[in-house]
Amino acid sequence: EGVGPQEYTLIKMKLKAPYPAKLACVSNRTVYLVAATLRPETMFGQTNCWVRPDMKYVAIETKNEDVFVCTRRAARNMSYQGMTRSDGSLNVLVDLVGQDIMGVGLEAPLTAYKTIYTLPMLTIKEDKGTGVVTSVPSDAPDDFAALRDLKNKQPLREKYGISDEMVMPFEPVSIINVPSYGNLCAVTACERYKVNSQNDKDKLLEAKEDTYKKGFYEGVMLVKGYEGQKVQDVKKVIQTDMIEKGDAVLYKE
Ligand code: A2H
Repeated sequence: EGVGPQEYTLIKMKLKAPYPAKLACVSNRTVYLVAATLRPETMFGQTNCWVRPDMKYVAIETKNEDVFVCTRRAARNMSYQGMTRSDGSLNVLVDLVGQDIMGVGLEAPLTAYKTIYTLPMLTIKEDKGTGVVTSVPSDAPDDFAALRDLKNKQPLREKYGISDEMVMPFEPVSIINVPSYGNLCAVTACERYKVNSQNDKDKLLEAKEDTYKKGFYEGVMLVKGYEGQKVQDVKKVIQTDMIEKGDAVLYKE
């Protein structure tokens, strides 16, 4: 990776009641799954949240007594960055694995979908971000490929206890236009690079690099309130807006 630390926007995705069994002990608290993203301006297109079924997560107490779910590694970074209790200590409330929080309902900022669900993504890395990834299939090839896998493969849904209602109604949303790619950049990229599934590592890498650059340098917003504005010009504005509303926080690693 590059020099210096990477800055991410952590999107706070609020857990809806009823909480899953493993989180019953914090049922009186506000719980957020926190997802690290480089593209805060795409949050209008969130359709679900990704967690890795076999990966370890923790629920920790934040400064203001809310609960964040992320990897232990991310929790430690957060504590160094002053996001946990004032003495910098880490208060782990529960240890979890991804499957414990699979198929739970979330309320996420900016998306038009009232409730979105946690779904399995098998390629999430342990050593990046929070281990929780928000899904924007319109603009992220990884997200489109993984969501399409779940839609096409009933056994995959069944294996992780995902019902059809958590997957089928959720379609990529047109939020950014990229000339030569259209209004669903990631969908076009997956076609052009012939990505067949989330396991097409090399093709996905190419699709991702291409759309990431094009989205940033050539992307124009389609979303109401930002129509016609360049992604470059609104990225920071949208990020700051979410932070001020308490829907996001900055995080470095
Ligand atoms: B991005 P970088 Cl719309 N494992 O957010 C795998 N992927 C992870 C991750 C992990 N542990 N943590 C974060 N990510 C994803 C939005 C998005 C992203 C769009 C387009 C491109 C894109 C919606 N998903 O990323 O290695 C997150 O997905 C393309 C690079 O630090 C995060 O931003 O560059 C991005 O990868 C961070 O990856």
